[in-house]
Amino acid sequence: MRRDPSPLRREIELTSMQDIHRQLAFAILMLTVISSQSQQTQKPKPVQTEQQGGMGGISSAGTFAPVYDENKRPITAGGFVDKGTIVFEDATRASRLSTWQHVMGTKQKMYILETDGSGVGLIDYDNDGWLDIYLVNGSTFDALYGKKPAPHAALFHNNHDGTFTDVAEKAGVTNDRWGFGVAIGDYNNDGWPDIFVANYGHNRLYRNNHNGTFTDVAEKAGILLDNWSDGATWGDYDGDGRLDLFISGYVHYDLAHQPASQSNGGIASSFCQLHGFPVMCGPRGLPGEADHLFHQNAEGTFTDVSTKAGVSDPSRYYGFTAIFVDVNNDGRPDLLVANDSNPNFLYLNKGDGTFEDRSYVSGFALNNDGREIASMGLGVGDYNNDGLVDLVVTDFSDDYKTLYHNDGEASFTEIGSEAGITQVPVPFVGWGVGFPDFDNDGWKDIMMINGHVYPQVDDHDWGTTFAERPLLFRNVPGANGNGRKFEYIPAVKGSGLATLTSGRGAAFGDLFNDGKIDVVINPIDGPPVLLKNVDPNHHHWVELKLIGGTNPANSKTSPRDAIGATIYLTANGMRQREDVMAGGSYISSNDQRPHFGLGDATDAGTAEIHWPSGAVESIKLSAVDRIFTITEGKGITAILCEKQPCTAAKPRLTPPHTTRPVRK
Ligand SMILES: [Ca+2]
Ligand SMILES: [Ca+2]
Ligand SMILES: [Ca+2]
Ligand SMILES: [Ca+2]
Repeated sequence: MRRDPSPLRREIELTSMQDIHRQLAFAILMLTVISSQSQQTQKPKPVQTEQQGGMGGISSAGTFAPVYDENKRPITAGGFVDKGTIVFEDATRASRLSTWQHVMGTKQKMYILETDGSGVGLIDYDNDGWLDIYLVNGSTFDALYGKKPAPHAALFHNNHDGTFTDVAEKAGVTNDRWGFGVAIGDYNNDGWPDIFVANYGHNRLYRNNHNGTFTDVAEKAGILLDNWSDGATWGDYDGDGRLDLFISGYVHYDLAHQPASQSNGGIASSFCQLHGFPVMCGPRGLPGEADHLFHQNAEGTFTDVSTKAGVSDPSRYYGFTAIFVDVNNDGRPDLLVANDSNPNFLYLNKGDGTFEDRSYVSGFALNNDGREIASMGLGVGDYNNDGLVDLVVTDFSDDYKTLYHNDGEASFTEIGSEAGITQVPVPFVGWGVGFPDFDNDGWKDIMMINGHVYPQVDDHDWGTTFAERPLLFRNVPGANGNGRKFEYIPAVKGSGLATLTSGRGAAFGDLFNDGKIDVVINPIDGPPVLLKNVDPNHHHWVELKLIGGTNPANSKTSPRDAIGATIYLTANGMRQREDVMAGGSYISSNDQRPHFGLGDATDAGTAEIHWPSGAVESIKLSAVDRIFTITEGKGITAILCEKQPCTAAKPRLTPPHTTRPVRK
């Protein structure tokens, strides 16, 4: 299913954004026409294209024939099977996460400000070895105008027994602003993770006080901003050992003149309707908000370097999810931004404090049809174990979800159809997304969290619903053993995959330290959903918690939480890649501990760690089913549940180990 990158792509001169867009769209369209004649694709076709249908404010492919199950339910809220392996169970009530609720404006969703939902950050804020959960909240217009108290964000402490307790108030992290994205990172390198929250209005930077409380230092740090910040990611782009912060801007929103479909707010009405019916306006037709890159200075303040670095988004695209990750394996974090109904950004880190805009030439800007999509979520993972990170992007209903295969040298080919992820998701609006290896076989799977933006879809026979179920795809060998593809896993009635919710933010991580990747969803206007991984496989696994240090060869220091590290684990006859990242999914922040499924192997293999400092260490892992703490230059310094597998008993931290790393 892998195709050679287009030679056409490489020849195109960098003239202007518009020219590149047109030329690339044409080139990719031609290639698609040629390739679709020669290979079988699973891509359904719209009955009416976007241009014919006047699809309004959000990019899609057009109008597709509705798909119903045998009970005449739209497939987004149906299609359940009676029998099958239960992969996830809905543990929301058992975990007590249902004691909190997300709120964003009104249920009617008259305005775009009310529709996009908020993120989830997985953070072990108290350093007890167990992941806690930060859930960003939205707000209400009454709260914005000071008429009513603001809804609070939640910080759910992990009680180690399957339950969680909301400690946000005591911790001082309730936010009380109209919140969107979250990114977890230990920005001040003190060994305690901190929380950045992107808001409509001023942002928050919650510095961890090491005693269960946080202090908001956003103003002092100089990263408040004042309009619509959305996604965020931490990464040390200039290699000085201090994490820098990128914040995507969405719409430049004027609260005094809100764009509603009734009045049109000065916007052409086609941007305020779906299938001819009025819905909230936008984002098309609304002014966009710029993106910001903040460089961290030595004294814990930040300087806006967006323009100098070349990532300021002068076109004002509608930015959602952003993430720093090294896409071309040169050891420097590159920057990816998923833009809603605009081309996506791929910025290559040049190593001199600036980035090169390779959005179009890389193939990441558009989909396989050469069209910009309503990118919402962005998952990063090496699904075919070739050592290069691939990208999965979720988008609007009546559209194809996309998989960008990394061909090397920062060139991507969009192969969603060939890989098998376009057919089922068409009627779904996709948000949170990732590559969790849910069955621990060493091959990363794909999960998408879904929910519509328009409540009005429930009043019409359009084959989609406001509350939707998640979608899970298993990574399996391709046809005739060529490459990898994804196989849709049907939702068993009553299981976690059959949970209906209007999902938005989602984070993937091992909440119970049992080696199985769970999912926390932050739906709009509802309680969170915890999908606990109960897949009955007995595959083995390892997880790593990395602590950065100093590289004696060049005296460079890695960020303390090792964001930017790349790890290759050789085990079970495979070589897998994981990266330590902050951001992604949909404006969320996943478990930052690299996780590796080992299948039936009982030898945990060797981890080759590429630290942000440039040091490369190979470390033999002593046992499977363990969580190893590895400190740069010191090897394994702790093992969670050393004496017996983590699944068998309550873990405890052991004193530092003596295994020595091998430096290259
Ligand atoms: Ca904890
Ligand atoms: Ca900190
Ligand atoms: Ca830096
Ligand atoms: Ca798998």
